[in-house]
Amino acid sequence: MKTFKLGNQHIPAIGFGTWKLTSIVCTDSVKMALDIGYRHIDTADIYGNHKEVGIALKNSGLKREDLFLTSKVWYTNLKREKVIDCAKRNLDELQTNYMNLYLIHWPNRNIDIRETVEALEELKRENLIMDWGVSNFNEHHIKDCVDFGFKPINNQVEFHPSFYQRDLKQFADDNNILLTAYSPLGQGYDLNLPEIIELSSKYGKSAAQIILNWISSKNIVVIPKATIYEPIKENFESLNFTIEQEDLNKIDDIKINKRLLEPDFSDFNY
Ligand code: 1BO
Repeated sequence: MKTFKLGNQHIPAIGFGTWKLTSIVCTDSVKMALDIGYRHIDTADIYGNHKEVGIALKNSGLKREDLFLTSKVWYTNLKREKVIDCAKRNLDELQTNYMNLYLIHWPNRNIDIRETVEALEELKRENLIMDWGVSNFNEHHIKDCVDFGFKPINNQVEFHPSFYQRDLKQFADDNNILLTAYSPLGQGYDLNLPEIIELSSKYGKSAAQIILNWISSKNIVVIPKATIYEPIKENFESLNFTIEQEDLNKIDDIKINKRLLEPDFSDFNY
């Protein structure tokens, strides 16, 4: 399985995303993914599905050390006590005693990030999390961290052909930060881009496989989500072939730059 180095760990290059998955659909989809071979599951406190993910992990019969588990603390819970309480509750819900990666889900300028990071470091010292990172951080948010003397090892952001965050990727590379792409298929929209359809037919691969392969070729983790066996399996097999550089460039050159997720509280462009 393709992995990327992440601090002292190795993170599987493809994970199973669970945003918007709830109830039995969540448990069944995660269990299907684990049966197919996924070993990296991505969730978050705000998704409200930790218990369902935990049941699937337990029912899979897999050893904890064979799994990579990421979760996230929501932006309103970034004060020290809340981070600690949230992480401990998340562990109970997931029926596990550690998370491989715990992310600050969204920056919050009203809470001093140093306080949040101290709490995360405390969780790390207690072996409740193996490492921490961030999500939805732009360059300016990360520069603030660096000014305070610390740097996240992972930044999970929206990234897909019609939202190719080229500058953020360059900044991440320059600072040795691994990116993870959420909504890698552009919530389905990018599957219909003409460049993707053309390459899908050229390589005999699905549109989703072309996109996931393109993202992975940039050394970015992908966390697609699906609820049906075939697409879950197809996504998992998306990294098993090579797209020629000139074809990868065609996707790079797509001229759309459209962010899909921009809630009221985000300050991407302050
Ligand atoms: C609101 C959640 C976005 C993706 O993690």
